[in-house]
Formats: sequence, structure tokens, C-alpha cells
Amino acid sequence: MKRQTFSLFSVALVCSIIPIAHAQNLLINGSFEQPNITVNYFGSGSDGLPGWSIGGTGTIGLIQDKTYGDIPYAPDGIQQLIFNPGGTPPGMFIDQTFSTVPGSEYELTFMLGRYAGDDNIALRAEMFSSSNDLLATTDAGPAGADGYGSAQVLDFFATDYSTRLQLTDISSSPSFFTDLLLDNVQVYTISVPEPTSISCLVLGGLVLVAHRRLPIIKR
Ligand SMILES: [Ca+2]
Repeated sequence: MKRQTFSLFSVALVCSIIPIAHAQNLLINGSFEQPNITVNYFGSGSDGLPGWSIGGTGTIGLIQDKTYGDIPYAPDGIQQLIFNPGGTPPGMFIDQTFSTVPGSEYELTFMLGRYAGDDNIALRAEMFSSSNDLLATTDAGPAGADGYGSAQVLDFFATDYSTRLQLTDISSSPSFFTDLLLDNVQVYTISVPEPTSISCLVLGGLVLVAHRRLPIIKR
């Protein structure tokens, strides 16, 4: 009985959630370094930003460092996104669908910045399942002064083999001069159920069968 208990305990350990130590960014072009261009502006439906779809009413800009003298530098690489540049309306969004494993935990991180002025500007991050169920959401604002603040973080569990990230400009009163900056968007795997639950059940069953067939050695 003791041996059976020990083996089942071992199976339980193997089947527990396994943390991922060195994961890669699951997003394409999360740092907006492509295309390599001094400055470009995108409207709804544009396919000019690799990896991302673009929607909403207004404009999103892709800007390289030193294009304008006083714009904060990108916190990662040399390019960043700028929402509602030139006083265009808020409400633009970008989204990207990426592969996930049901039951696994992931973490979204991104950097928000402010360019010129103190108007109320913010970004909404949302994670959706393939059936468009909302998995997690957060509203975040940049630092009070020009430049970037600390990284924003949102953890979520995937329920499907694909998950969609949407980042929406929810600024309430953008002026002609105040713009929202975004860079270094990343999604990492935090932990995965490995092996899967079904595999665990099969493995546990095999352990039980094996123990029943093993001869009991008496001393
Ligand atoms: Ca960048």
C-alpha cells in the first residue's frame, strides 16, 4: 500500500503545473520595429504593421527615434507606436491572435508613454478566447510627465489553442499636443499543465495496474 501511495504521489508531482523559466515572446513585431521606417501613419484596415490588425476611427503612427526632436525615445529598439497623433480622435486599436495551450498561464507586458501635455490618455488591454470570451482586461495610463513609466502587466489563463490580444486607445480628451505612446508588447508563457490531464489519468491508471501485477516480496 505504501509503494502504491508513493507512486501515485509521484504521478501527481509529474502532472502538476510546470513553470516556464525562459519563455519567448509569443507576439510578432511586439516592439514595432517592422517596417523599418522613419515615420508612417495607419488608418483602420491598414495591413502596414506586420503581425497586427488595425481598427477604429482615427490614426496610429509608427515613429522612429529622432524623427521629432522632443519625442521620448522608444524603450525597446528605435521605433514605437503613437496613438491619436495630431489631435485625431481616440478609439483606434491594434490586435493580434497568437497560439496558446488551454489551461496554461500567460503574462502580457507593455510599455506606455506620454508625449506632450497632461491630458487624460489611457490604453485598454483585453485578452479574448477564440470564441470571443473576455479572459482578462486592464486599463492603464502612462506616466504623468513626458516619457515612459514602468511596465504594465496582465496575467491570464488561455482556454483555447489561440488567444487574441486587443489594445485600444481609450483616451477621453486627447488634445492636439498630447499623444499616447506604446512599445515593447510581450506575451510570455508562465506555466503549462504538462503532461495534459488526459495523459495524467492514463499514467495514473497504468501505475495502478502495474502495482496490482507486481509480486509482493515478503521478508
Ligand atoms: Ca520598439
